Parts: sequence; C-alpha cells; structure tokens
Amino acid sequence: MIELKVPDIGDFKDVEVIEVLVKPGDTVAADQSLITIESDKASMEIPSSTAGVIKEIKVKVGDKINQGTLIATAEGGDAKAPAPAAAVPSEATPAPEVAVASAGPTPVAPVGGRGGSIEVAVPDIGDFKDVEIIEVLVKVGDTVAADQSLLTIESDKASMEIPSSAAGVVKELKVKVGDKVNKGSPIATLEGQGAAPAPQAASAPSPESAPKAAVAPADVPAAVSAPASAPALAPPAIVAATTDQTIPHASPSVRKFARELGVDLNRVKGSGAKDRITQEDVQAFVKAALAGGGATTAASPGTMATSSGFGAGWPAWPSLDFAKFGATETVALSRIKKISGPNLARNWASIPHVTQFDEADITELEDFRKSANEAYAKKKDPAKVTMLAFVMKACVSALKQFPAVNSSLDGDGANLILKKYYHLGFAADTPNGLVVPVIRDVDQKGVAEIAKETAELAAQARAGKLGPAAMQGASFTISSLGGVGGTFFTPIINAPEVAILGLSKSDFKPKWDGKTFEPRLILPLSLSYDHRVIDGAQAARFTTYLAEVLSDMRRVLL
Ligand code: CAO
Repeated sequence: MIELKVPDIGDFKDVEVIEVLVKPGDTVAADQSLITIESDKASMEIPSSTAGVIKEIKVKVGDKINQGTLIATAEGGDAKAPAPAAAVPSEATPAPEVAVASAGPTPVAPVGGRGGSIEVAVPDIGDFKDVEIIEVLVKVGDTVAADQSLLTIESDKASMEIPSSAAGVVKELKVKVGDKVNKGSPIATLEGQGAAPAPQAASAPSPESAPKAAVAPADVPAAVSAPASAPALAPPAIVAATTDQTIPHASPSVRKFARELGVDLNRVKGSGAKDRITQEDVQAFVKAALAGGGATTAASPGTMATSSGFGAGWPAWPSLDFAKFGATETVALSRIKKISGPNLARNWASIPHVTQFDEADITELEDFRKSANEAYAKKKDPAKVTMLAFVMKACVSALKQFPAVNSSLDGDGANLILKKYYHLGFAADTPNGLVVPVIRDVDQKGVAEIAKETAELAAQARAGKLGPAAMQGASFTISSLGGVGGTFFTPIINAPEVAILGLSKSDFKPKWDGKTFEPRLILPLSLSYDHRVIDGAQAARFTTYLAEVLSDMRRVLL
C-alpha cells in the first residue's frame, strides 16, 4: 500500500481542495493529477508519485491541505519514478512538480542601492522547471511597484504571476512570451526607486510577494482564486474585476487546453463542483460552437441566452496586410484591454442599449462646491468636495425614485433583482487602463466622505494597488469624462447592471429665463440603459429627476 501525500508546496498553507480528480478503483499513472488545489496565489494540480490503483481517497472538496497531507492510498504501483523534475521522494511523496510559490521575489541585487539598477529575477517557484512565459505584463519605460506582477507563467500543472521584487522603472526586459524560465532567471533591470521588499522576503515572504494567481482574461488561461470578477464595463476598457461576473474556475491544464483551442472560458459553463469547468465542458462548448448551437454559454443573465458566445455566426474578422497600404507598427494590446474587450463587446452586442441625453443646471451647486472648498482651505482642512461626489449623492436619490435602474436581470432573464443597496462604481483612468472602483453605501455617506473615498480609490487604482473586492458589487456606475472634455457620449452598460451614467464637461450656456438669456453652468448627462428593463419614458424621467436634484440638491432631503 502506498500513501500518496501532498509534496512540498512551499509557503502555501491550508490550501483548499477544489477538485478531486480520481476515485477509488481508478488506475492512475505516475504523474497523473490527483487533486486540484487553489489558494489566492496560484492554482495547481497535485500529481501522483507513482502508478497504481487508488484504494481510498482521504480528502474531499473543500478540505484544506498542507504539505504531507495524505491524499489517497494506492496499491500495485510499479514504483515508477515520479515526475521528471522531482527529487527522489521519500515515502512515496508525490512528485513535487506542483506549482509552488514558495518564496517571495528573489532578493534584489541592490546595484547602486536606492535609485540604482536593480536586477529582478524569478523567485523560488518550487520544483517547476522550464516554465513557459505566457504573458509579459510590463514594458520598457513602465513604472512598476514592488509586488506588481511582471509575468504570467504557466505549466500544465499551474499558473501564476511573478511579482516584481522592487519598485522602479523598467530599463530592460530580459524575457519575452514563449521563453522558459526557472528560479533565478533574470526578468528585467529596473532603475530603482528603492522600496524593495523587506530583505527577509526570501526567508519569510509576505503573501503579496509570492507569485500571484493569474487573472483569467478571455484569451489567457490562468489560475483563478481571487474573487475577482470579469470585466464588462463600458466605453472605457475596464479592467478585470469590475462586475460581479466571476472569473471561471478551471484547473491550469483545462485552461491550457482551452487556450490551445481558442476557447474563452468566460463563455463556458462549468459542470464541476462550484461550477468548475472541466475538460469535457470545454469539449462540449467547442462541439456546440462548431454545430452552431450554444447551450453552453455562460453569458450574463438574460443577455445571451441563445448564442454560443459573442460573435458566433458572424462573418470572420477582416484579415488584411496593412503594410500594403503604408508603414505599420504592431503593438500588443494591454492586459486590461485583452481582459475587458470581449466583455465590452458582449455587453454592447447583447444588451439593447438606448442612451438618454439630458442637461443639468449646476450653476448654484458649483458655486456651493467652490465655497465649500474655499472654507476647507481656510481651515487648512485637506478635504475637497468634487462634482462627481455630488452627482453620486444625487444618483442615489434618483435610484430610490426609480428602483428598476438599480437592478439586475436574474439568470434566466425572467425576474428583476431590485437592489436595496446603493454601491456606485466609477470609472477611473489609470496608466494601465480603466478600472472601476466601487464606493459602497453611498446613501449612508456625506459628500465630503464620498469625495475622499473616490480620491483614495482612484489613487490606489492608479498605483495598481486596487484589490478585486474594491471593484465588486456595484449596482450602478458613473463614468465621468468631465475633467477631460467632450459633450455627450454613449457609455456601455456594465453588465449585470442595467444602466450607466456618463458625465461630460460642464460649460456655461445661455439659458432663457423668460425675459433674458442667462449664463448657466450646464452639466451634460448621458444615461445608457438596458431597454429590456427600463422603458424610454422611465429613463427620461430618471434623467429629468436627476437634473432637478442637481439643480437644487435640497431635493435629496425630500
Ligand atoms: N465639468 C467640468 N469640470 C469637471 C467636471 C465636469 N463634469 N468633472 C470634473 N471636473 C474638473 C474638476 O473640478 C477638476 O478641476 P480642479 O482640479 O480645478 O478642481 C478637474 O476637472 C479634474 O477632475 P478629475 O476628473 O481628476 O476628478 P473627479 O473627481 O471629477 O473624477 C475620476 C475622478 C477618478 C473619475 C477621474 O479622475 C477619472 O479618472 N476620470 C476618467 C474617467 C474615464 O476615463 N472614464 C471613461 C470614459 S467613458 O466611460
């Protein structure tokens, strides 16, 4: 009888079993995966160290395991050597080719110390050898924060992101997609800004400094564990984790399989435990797509009920050699765009959008805002109230008047889920693309508090420090281009929300007061709404009401 145990999985502790891949009576080959485990840093399969027949499974989905945990007993193994990279295991310990994010970033070579050149290398990734880079997340000239992910690497057993060990500006990249890396492989040279992680990182890595689970964009397979959700916002290329659509759960090998077939896992419905996507699900999806059917889609509630995914049945994308017409340069889409693009396309194509335009007279409100800020400044109070914060507060009042605007369609599109909370997302422009942080319980907060929180979340977003939780749960979203310019625009709804408000730059316009034209400060409003849920008259009433509130904020008290 052989005991199959969890190998050295580095600093991972209490990692949850999300899939048991074998059952008693199964004949397993050496190196065949027995279970899949997942933490917030990586997803990995634990292979069998030997061939044999499984006698008893000792773990179940949901169990938390550690190094040495007994997974199963087996017998009749041919004692075949475990996986290639494994050191000879004692007591039939499974081959430790499991993804192990066991240490923080490789200690920095502090050439020149603070402000000097810093060599960043692949940290201890356990016994992984020659792991392929599937994505390089930064480019020369980028400013990276310590712990910011630089690469996504993937083997057939795991997928993880490799963080930077230091902050700095990328001077040289030493890797490209397709390269194979090992522990210590040089990644990049940074022009340091200091802020390297604590030197003890190598021996006692912070959770953040371990390789991170990759987010799973449409076309990049990756480990999933963060409660991130897929993107879906609107006109901006909104980053991952902006909606409540959960990133699909699938093991690294299934992700790899899906990538090879060009399958977007966001569109595959998982049949496994906790909706986990299996290889069979991917195969069924491909079959359905080839047959022109599409029952397997996991599109947002009520939006794509009959389609096999966005673009199915559409003419092929034009493929042209643009060089025939003139000089060109090919630039890879940013990661955020890769993630958000398919969701934007889905939302745009599958939700019947209508955009209602309106104007709000904010002359008095802007005067009040300015005087409030002047009063803060006089008191040397750093607080500053913004127009966006006032609009959020006004929106809550309008959402309460028109509850359907603060709703979502349920899974089969037959019911409306009216939300009794008022969490408002706002699009924030960042160097890496747009993200949508969420201000929770706007109804319970004052304008100054909302403005402060907005500024803090936007700053975190710009520093790349926004966690998935800060981008989830919105019931309505505002996209403000007021600080940029333009008049009106047609924002794309951030499914599963049913409406999004676009704000453009306010400007003085002559308004007729019955006797004369008066210069009034006018804020352009663009409300895109899901016409399945909201009727045109209702949308027009919403924006009219919103404009009234903004022209006299005392109405929020009514
Ligand atoms: N009309 C005129 N001026 C406006 C305005 C409006 N509607 N909204 C903001 N401004 C002004 C502000 O008062 C500020 O001026 P001061 O510095 O003199 O006070 C300036 O424009 C810059 O404001 P801001 O945009 O930085 O700050 P904000 O609180 O209004 O917005 C945030 C915060 C995070 C929404 C914003 O910084 C941002 O990232 N906007 C981009 C959003 C985006 O790209 N959306 C995608 C478009 S489509 O969906």
